[in-house]
Amino acid sequence: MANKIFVDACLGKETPYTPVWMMRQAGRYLPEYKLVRAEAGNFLNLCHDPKKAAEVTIQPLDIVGVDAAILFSDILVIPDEMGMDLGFFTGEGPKFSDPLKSQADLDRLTKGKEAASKLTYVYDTIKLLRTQLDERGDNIALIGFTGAPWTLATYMIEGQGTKTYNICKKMMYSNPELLHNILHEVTQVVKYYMEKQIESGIDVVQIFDSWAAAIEIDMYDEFSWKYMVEIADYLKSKYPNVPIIMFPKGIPAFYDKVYGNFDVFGVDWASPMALAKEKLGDKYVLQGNMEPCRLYSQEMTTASVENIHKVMGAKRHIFNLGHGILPDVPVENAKHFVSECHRVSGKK
Ligand code: 1CP
Repeated sequence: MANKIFVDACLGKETPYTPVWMMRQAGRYLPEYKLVRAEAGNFLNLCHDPKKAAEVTIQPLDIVGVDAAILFSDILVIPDEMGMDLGFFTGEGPKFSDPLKSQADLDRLTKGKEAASKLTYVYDTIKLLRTQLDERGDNIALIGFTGAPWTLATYMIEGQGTKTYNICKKMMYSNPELLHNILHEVTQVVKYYMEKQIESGIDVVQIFDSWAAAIEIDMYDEFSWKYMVEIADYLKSKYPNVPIIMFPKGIPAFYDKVYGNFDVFGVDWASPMALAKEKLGDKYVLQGNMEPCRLYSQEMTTASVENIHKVMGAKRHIFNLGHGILPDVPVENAKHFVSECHRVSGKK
Protein backbone atom coordinates (compact mmCIF):
# COMPACT_ATOMS: atom_id res chain seq x y z
CA MET A 1 0.00 0.00 0.00
CA ALA A 2 1.28 3.50 -0.82
CA ASN A 3 2.09 5.81 2.05
CA LYS A 4 -0.65 8.05 3.29
CA ILE A 5 -0.22 11.39 1.53
CA PHE A 6 -1.18 13.31 4.66
CA VAL A 7 1.44 11.52 6.77
CA ASP A 8 4.08 12.11 4.08
CA ALA A 9 3.18 15.81 3.99
CA CYS A 10 3.48 16.05 7.79
CA LEU A 11 6.95 14.51 7.60
CA GLY A 12 8.01 17.03 4.94
CA LYS A 13 8.19 14.45 2.14
CA GLU A 14 7.18 15.36 -1.38
CA THR A 15 3.52 14.66 -2.20
CA PRO A 16 1.63 14.72 -5.53
CA TYR A 17 -0.51 17.63 -4.26
CA THR A 18 -1.02 19.58 -1.03
CA PRO A 19 -3.40 17.74 1.29
CA VAL A 20 -6.24 19.58 3.00
CA TRP A 21 -8.48 19.07 6.04
CA MET A 22 -10.54 21.47 8.16
CA MET A 23 -10.50 21.94 11.90
CA ARG A 24 -13.96 21.01 13.23
CA GLN A 25 -14.73 19.31 9.90
CA ALA A 26 -17.08 16.82 11.58
CA GLY A 27 -19.78 19.05 12.96
CA ARG A 28 -22.91 21.07 12.83
CA TYR A 29 -22.56 22.55 9.31
CA LEU A 30 -23.31 19.03 8.05
CA PRO A 31 -27.02 18.01 8.12
CA GLU A 32 -25.81 14.38 8.25
CA TYR A 33 -23.95 15.17 11.51
CA LYS A 34 -27.02 16.78 13.05
CA LEU A 35 -29.05 13.65 12.29
CA VAL A 36 -26.59 11.32 14.05
CA ARG A 37 -26.26 13.76 16.98
CA ALA A 38 -30.07 13.84 17.34
CA GLU A 39 -30.13 10.01 17.37
CA ALA A 40 -27.48 10.03 20.11
CA GLY A 41 -29.59 12.44 22.20
CA ASN A 42 -26.77 14.79 23.12
CA PHE A 43 -23.19 15.64 22.31
CA LEU A 44 -21.54 13.63 25.10
CA ASN A 45 -23.58 10.52 24.26
CA LEU A 46 -22.27 10.87 20.72
CA CYS A 47 -18.66 11.00 22.02
CA HIS A 48 -19.33 7.92 24.17
CA ASP A 49 -20.77 5.85 21.29
CA PRO A 50 -17.88 4.48 19.15
CA LYS A 51 -20.14 3.43 16.26
CA LYS A 52 -21.78 6.84 15.94
CA ALA A 53 -18.54 8.75 16.65
CA ALA A 54 -16.84 6.76 13.86
CA GLU A 55 -19.75 7.49 11.52
CA VAL A 56 -19.47 11.28 11.95
CA THR A 57 -15.66 11.10 11.67
CA ILE A 58 -16.02 9.57 8.19
CA GLN A 59 -18.78 11.95 6.97
CA PRO A 60 -16.52 14.83 5.83
CA LEU A 61 -14.36 12.42 3.79
CA ASP A 62 -17.34 11.43 1.68
CA ILE A 63 -19.18 14.75 1.69
CA VAL A 64 -16.43 17.38 1.32
CA GLY A 65 -13.48 15.26 0.11
CA VAL A 66 -10.82 16.14 2.71
CA ASP A 67 -7.53 14.20 2.77
CA ALA A 68 -7.50 13.32 6.48
CA ALA A 69 -10.05 12.26 9.08
CA ILE A 70 -9.99 13.68 12.60
CA LEU A 71 -11.29 11.54 15.39
CA PHE A 72 -14.68 12.74 16.59
CA SER A 73 -14.44 13.52 20.29
CA ASP A 74 -13.77 16.62 22.37
CA ILE A 75 -10.79 17.95 24.30
CA LEU A 76 -12.93 18.15 27.46
CA VAL A 77 -13.40 14.39 27.85
CA ILE A 78 -9.98 14.45 29.58
CA PRO A 79 -10.98 16.56 32.62
CA ASP A 80 -14.33 14.74 32.60
CA GLU A 81 -12.56 11.41 33.16
CA MET A 82 -10.27 13.01 35.76
CA GLY A 83 -13.51 13.38 37.74
CA MET A 84 -14.69 16.88 36.87
CA ASP A 85 -18.30 16.18 35.79
CA LEU A 86 -18.65 17.74 32.34
CA GLY A 87 -22.03 18.89 31.09
CA PHE A 88 -23.07 20.42 27.74
CA PHE A 89 -26.08 22.70 27.89
CA THR A 90 -27.81 23.86 24.70
CA GLY A 91 -26.81 27.39 23.75
CA GLU A 92 -24.35 27.64 26.65
CA GLY A 93 -21.45 25.36 25.72
CA PRO A 94 -19.48 23.12 28.08
CA LYS A 95 -19.64 23.47 31.87
CA PHE A 96 -17.90 21.83 34.84
CA SER A 97 -20.03 21.89 37.98
CA ASP A 98 -17.12 22.12 40.43
CA PRO A 99 -14.13 24.09 39.03
CA LEU A 100 -10.66 23.74 40.60
CA LYS A 101 -9.96 26.35 43.27
CA SER A 102 -7.34 24.75 45.51
CA GLN A 103 -4.69 22.06 45.84
CA ALA A 104 -7.29 19.97 47.71
CA ASP A 105 -9.57 20.13 44.63
CA LEU A 106 -6.67 18.94 42.46
CA ASP A 107 -5.75 16.20 44.96
CA ARG A 108 -9.23 14.71 44.62
CA LEU A 109 -8.93 14.14 40.85
CA THR A 110 -8.01 10.86 39.16
CA LYS A 111 -4.56 11.23 37.59
CA GLY A 112 -1.94 9.72 35.29
CA LYS A 113 -2.46 6.32 33.67
CA GLU A 114 -5.57 5.65 35.73
CA ALA A 115 -7.39 8.68 34.26
CA ALA A 116 -6.15 7.89 30.73
CA SER A 117 -7.35 4.30 31.00
CA LYS A 118 -10.93 5.51 31.59
CA LEU A 119 -11.18 6.96 28.08
CA THR A 120 -11.93 3.51 26.61
CA TYR A 121 -14.71 4.84 24.35
CA VAL A 122 -12.13 7.02 22.55
CA TYR A 123 -9.79 4.06 22.01
CA ASP A 124 -12.73 1.90 20.84
CA THR A 125 -13.74 4.61 18.34
CA ILE A 126 -10.17 4.73 16.99
CA LYS A 127 -9.98 0.93 16.62
CA LEU A 128 -13.28 0.91 14.74
CA LEU A 129 -12.13 3.77 12.51
CA ARG A 130 -8.83 2.03 11.80
CA THR A 131 -10.72 -0.98 10.44
CA GLN A 132 -13.19 1.16 8.48
CA LEU A 133 -10.49 3.38 6.97
CA ASP A 134 -8.30 0.41 6.03
CA GLU A 135 -11.31 -1.23 4.34
CA ARG A 136 -11.89 1.89 2.22
CA GLY A 137 -8.38 1.42 0.84
CA ASP A 138 -7.96 5.12 0.01
CA ASN A 139 -5.04 5.72 2.39
CA ILE A 140 -6.80 8.39 4.40
CA ALA A 141 -4.89 9.23 7.59
CA LEU A 142 -6.58 9.42 10.99
CA ILE A 143 -5.70 12.38 13.22
CA GLY A 144 -6.00 11.94 16.98
CA PHE A 145 -5.97 14.98 19.23
CA THR A 146 -5.81 16.52 22.66
CA GLY A 147 -6.16 19.95 24.13
CA ALA A 148 -2.93 21.56 25.36
CA PRO A 149 -2.63 21.48 29.16
CA TRP A 150 -3.12 25.27 29.31
CA THR A 151 -6.29 25.23 27.17
CA LEU A 152 -7.70 22.34 29.24
CA ALA A 153 -6.76 24.10 32.49
CA THR A 154 -8.71 27.23 31.47
CA TYR A 155 -11.94 25.16 31.47
CA MET A 156 -11.00 23.26 34.63
CA ILE A 157 -10.36 26.48 36.56
CA GLU A 158 -13.05 28.75 35.07
CA GLY A 159 -15.63 25.95 34.87
CA GLN A 160 -16.58 27.03 31.33
CA GLY A 161 -15.41 29.03 28.32
CA THR A 162 -14.33 32.57 29.17
CA LYS A 163 -13.58 35.88 27.44
CA THR A 164 -11.38 37.36 30.20
CA TYR A 165 -9.67 34.33 31.78
CA ASN A 166 -9.74 36.33 35.02
CA ILE A 167 -10.02 33.33 37.33
CA CYS A 168 -7.10 31.41 35.82
CA LYS A 169 -5.04 34.59 35.48
CA LYS A 170 -5.65 35.42 39.13
CA MET A 171 -4.18 32.00 39.87
CA MET A 172 -1.31 32.58 37.38
CA TYR A 173 -0.21 35.78 39.10
CA SER A 174 -1.12 35.10 42.72
CA ASN A 175 -0.68 31.33 43.06
CA PRO A 176 1.47 30.14 40.13
CA GLU A 177 2.51 27.03 42.02
CA LEU A 178 -1.06 25.72 42.05
CA LEU A 179 -1.47 26.48 38.33
CA HIS A 180 1.78 24.62 37.60
CA ASN A 181 0.61 21.67 39.69
CA ILE A 182 -2.61 21.54 37.63
CA LEU A 183 -0.71 21.88 34.34
CA HIS A 184 1.73 19.15 35.42
CA GLU A 185 -1.03 16.67 36.29
CA VAL A 186 -2.96 17.36 33.07
CA THR A 187 0.29 16.91 31.09
CA GLN A 188 0.82 13.45 32.61
CA VAL A 189 -2.73 12.32 31.71
CA VAL A 190 -2.37 13.71 28.17
CA LYS A 191 0.93 11.81 27.62
CA TYR A 192 -0.69 8.47 28.40
CA TYR A 193 -3.92 9.43 26.60
CA MET A 194 -2.06 10.21 23.37
CA GLU A 195 0.08 7.10 23.75
CA LYS A 196 -3.10 5.02 23.95
CA GLN A 197 -4.58 6.84 20.96
CA ILE A 198 -1.44 5.92 18.98
CA GLU A 199 -1.57 2.29 20.18
CA SER A 200 -5.24 2.18 19.11
CA GLY A 201 -4.41 3.25 15.55
CA ILE A 202 -4.17 7.00 14.92
CA ASP A 203 -1.58 8.14 12.35
CA VAL A 204 -0.97 11.74 13.45
CA VAL A 205 -1.31 13.72 16.71
CA GLN A 206 -2.63 17.30 16.91
CA ILE A 207 -2.33 19.36 20.10
CA PHE A 208 -4.86 22.24 20.21
CA ASP A 209 -3.78 25.26 22.25
CA SER A 210 -6.86 27.24 21.29
CA TRP A 211 -6.47 29.75 24.11
CA ALA A 212 -2.70 30.34 23.78
CA ALA A 213 -3.24 34.06 23.11
CA ALA A 214 -4.67 34.59 26.60
CA ILE A 215 -1.14 34.41 28.06
CA GLU A 216 1.24 37.37 27.84
CA ILE A 217 3.94 36.38 25.39
CA ASP A 218 6.90 36.44 27.81
CA MET A 219 5.09 33.90 29.99
CA TYR A 220 3.75 31.68 27.21
CA ASP A 221 6.63 29.19 27.38
CA GLU A 222 6.40 28.83 31.14
CA PHE A 223 2.64 28.27 31.33
CA SER A 224 1.90 26.47 28.08
CA TRP A 225 4.51 25.72 25.42
CA LYS A 226 6.93 23.80 27.67
CA TYR A 227 4.12 21.42 28.68
CA MET A 228 3.21 20.85 25.02
CA VAL A 229 6.89 20.13 24.31
CA GLU A 230 7.00 17.69 27.26
CA ILE A 231 4.11 15.77 25.65
CA ALA A 232 5.81 15.85 22.22
CA ASP A 233 9.14 14.66 23.70
CA TYR A 234 7.44 11.77 25.47
CA LEU A 235 5.59 10.65 22.33
CA LYS A 236 8.63 11.11 20.05
CA SER A 237 10.81 9.01 22.38
CA LYS A 238 8.37 6.11 21.91
CA TYR A 239 6.88 6.73 18.45
CA PRO A 240 9.43 8.74 16.43
CA ASN A 241 7.55 8.16 13.16
CA VAL A 242 4.16 9.46 14.30
CA PRO A 243 3.90 13.10 13.22
CA ILE A 244 2.90 15.73 15.79
CA ILE A 245 1.08 18.95 14.87
CA MET A 246 1.20 21.87 17.34
CA PHE A 247 -1.61 24.43 16.98
CA PRO A 248 -1.12 27.37 19.34
CA LYS A 249 -3.71 29.93 18.27
CA GLY A 250 -2.84 33.59 17.92
CA ILE A 251 0.78 33.92 19.08
CA PRO A 252 2.87 35.25 16.14
CA ALA A 253 4.98 37.18 18.69
CA PHE A 254 6.24 33.79 19.93
CA TYR A 255 7.41 32.58 16.50
CA ASP A 256 11.02 33.62 17.24
CA LYS A 257 11.03 31.50 20.37
CA VAL A 258 9.37 28.31 19.11
CA TYR A 259 11.39 25.16 19.90
CA GLY A 260 10.78 21.44 20.27
CA ASN A 261 10.70 18.07 18.60
CA PHE A 262 7.51 18.04 16.54
CA ASP A 263 6.71 18.06 12.83
CA VAL A 264 3.99 20.51 11.87
CA PHE A 265 3.18 23.99 13.13
CA GLY A 266 -0.47 25.03 12.72
CA VAL A 267 -0.81 28.69 11.72
CA ASP A 268 -3.99 30.43 12.84
CA TRP A 269 -5.91 32.83 10.57
CA ALA A 270 -4.75 36.04 12.29
CA SER A 271 -1.04 35.23 11.93
CA PRO A 272 0.50 35.93 8.50
CA MET A 273 1.56 32.78 6.65
CA ALA A 274 4.58 34.64 5.21
CA LEU A 275 5.80 35.45 8.73
CA ALA A 276 5.34 31.82 9.82
CA LYS A 277 7.26 30.69 6.73
CA GLU A 278 10.11 33.10 7.38
CA LYS A 279 10.45 32.22 11.07
CA LEU A 280 9.44 28.53 11.16
CA GLY A 281 9.25 27.18 7.61
CA ASP A 282 12.77 25.69 7.51
CA LYS A 283 12.23 23.72 10.69
CA TYR A 284 8.58 22.72 10.55
CA VAL A 285 5.96 21.89 7.94
CA LEU A 286 3.26 24.59 8.13
CA GLN A 287 -0.48 24.00 8.27
CA GLY A 288 -3.18 26.57 7.61
CA ASN A 289 -4.39 29.18 7.53
CA MET A 290 -7.51 30.48 5.74
CA GLU A 291 -9.74 32.75 7.84
CA PRO A 292 -12.73 30.41 8.44
CA CYS A 293 -15.28 33.16 7.73
CA ARG A 294 -14.06 33.35 4.14
CA LEU A 295 -16.08 30.14 3.74
CA TYR A 296 -19.18 32.35 3.54
CA SER A 297 -18.02 33.45 0.05
CA GLN A 298 -16.69 31.14 -2.67
CA GLU A 299 -14.93 34.05 -4.36
CA MET A 300 -13.15 35.08 -1.16
CA THR A 301 -12.24 31.43 -0.53
CA THR A 302 -10.62 31.08 -3.95
CA ALA A 303 -8.64 34.31 -3.47
CA SER A 304 -7.31 33.13 -0.10
CA VAL A 305 -6.41 29.62 -1.28
CA GLU A 306 -4.49 31.14 -4.21
CA ASN A 307 -2.69 33.57 -1.92
CA ILE A 308 -1.70 30.93 0.61
CA HIS A 309 -0.45 28.68 -2.18
CA LYS A 310 1.56 31.57 -3.63
CA VAL A 311 3.30 32.05 -0.26
CA MET A 312 3.83 28.35 0.51
CA GLY A 313 4.35 26.80 -2.93
CA ALA A 314 4.02 23.07 -3.36
CA LYS A 315 6.27 22.07 -0.48
CA ARG A 316 6.12 21.68 3.29
CA HIS A 317 2.51 22.83 3.53
CA ILE A 318 -0.87 21.38 4.53
CA PHE A 319 -3.99 23.38 3.69
CA ASN A 320 -6.41 24.03 6.56
CA LEU A 321 -8.52 26.78 8.04
CA GLY A 322 -6.91 29.06 10.61
CA HIS A 323 -9.47 27.85 13.19
CA GLY A 324 -12.66 25.75 13.19
CA ILE A 325 -15.40 25.85 10.54
CA LEU A 326 -18.58 27.55 11.83
CA PRO A 327 -21.97 25.80 11.96
CA ASP A 328 -23.74 28.10 9.45
CA VAL A 329 -21.25 27.64 6.58
CA PRO A 330 -22.93 26.20 3.45
CA VAL A 331 -21.66 22.67 2.74
CA GLU A 332 -21.16 23.66 -0.93
CA ASN A 333 -18.64 26.30 0.17
CA ALA A 334 -16.69 23.80 2.26
CA LYS A 335 -16.52 21.52 -0.80
CA HIS A 336 -15.39 24.49 -2.88
CA PHE A 337 -12.54 25.19 -0.42
CA VAL A 338 -11.31 21.61 -0.61
CA SER A 339 -11.52 21.42 -4.39
CA GLU A 340 -9.74 24.78 -4.78
CA CYS A 341 -6.87 23.56 -2.54
CA HIS A 342 -6.61 20.51 -4.79
CA ARG A 343 -6.84 22.56 -8.00
CA VAL A 344 -4.10 25.08 -7.13
CA SER A 345 -1.76 22.35 -5.92
CA GLY A 346 -2.26 20.22 -9.04
CA LYS A 347 -4.35 17.23 -7.90
CA LYS A 348 -5.23 15.18 -10.98
O1 1CP B 1 -23.62 20.76 19.74
C1 1CP B 1 -22.70 20.07 19.32
O2 1CP B 1 -22.81 19.21 18.43
C2 1CP B 1 -21.41 20.28 20.04
C3 1CP B 1 -20.43 21.14 19.30
C4 1CP B 1 -19.07 20.50 19.43
C5 1CP B 1 -18.42 19.70 18.46
C6 1CP B 1 -18.92 19.33 17.10
C7 1CP B 1 -18.25 20.53 20.58
C8 1CP B 1 -18.54 21.17 21.90
N1 1CP B 1 -17.12 19.79 20.32
C9 1CP B 1 -17.18 19.26 19.04
C10 1CP B 1 -16.21 18.36 18.42
C11 1CP B 1 -14.79 18.68 18.50
N2 1CP B 1 -14.18 19.48 19.43
C12 1CP B 1 -13.80 18.16 17.65
C13 1CP B 1 -14.15 17.10 16.60
C14 1CP B 1 -13.31 16.82 15.51
C15 1CP B 1 -13.39 17.80 14.36
O3 1CP B 1 -14.19 17.60 13.47
O4 1CP B 1 -12.55 18.73 14.34
C16 1CP B 1 -12.58 18.74 18.04
C17 1CP B 1 -11.22 18.54 17.42
C18 1CP B 1 -12.84 19.55 19.17
C19 1CP B 1 -11.80 20.28 19.93
C20 1CP B 1 -12.20 21.34 20.87
N3 1CP B 1 -13.23 21.37 21.77
C21 1CP B 1 -11.44 22.53 21.05
C22 1CP B 1 -10.16 22.83 20.34
C23 1CP B 1 -10.39 23.25 18.93
C24 1CP B 1 -10.98 24.60 18.70
O5 1CP B 1 -11.96 24.69 17.97
O6 1CP B 1 -10.41 25.58 19.24
C25 1CP B 1 -12.08 23.30 22.06
C26 1CP B 1 -11.64 24.64 22.59
C27 1CP B 1 -13.22 22.56 22.50
C28 1CP B 1 -14.15 22.93 23.59
C29 1CP B 1 -15.54 22.93 23.10
N4 1CP B 1 -16.29 21.81 22.85
C30 1CP B 1 -17.50 22.14 22.33
C31 1CP B 1 -17.57 23.56 22.25
C32 1CP B 1 -18.74 24.34 21.76
C33 1CP B 1 -16.33 24.05 22.70
C34 1CP B 1 -15.85 25.49 22.73
C35 1CP B 1 -16.39 26.21 23.91
C36 1CP B 1 -15.78 27.59 24.02
O7 1CP B 1 -15.89 28.39 23.07
O8 1CP B 1 -15.15 27.84 25.05
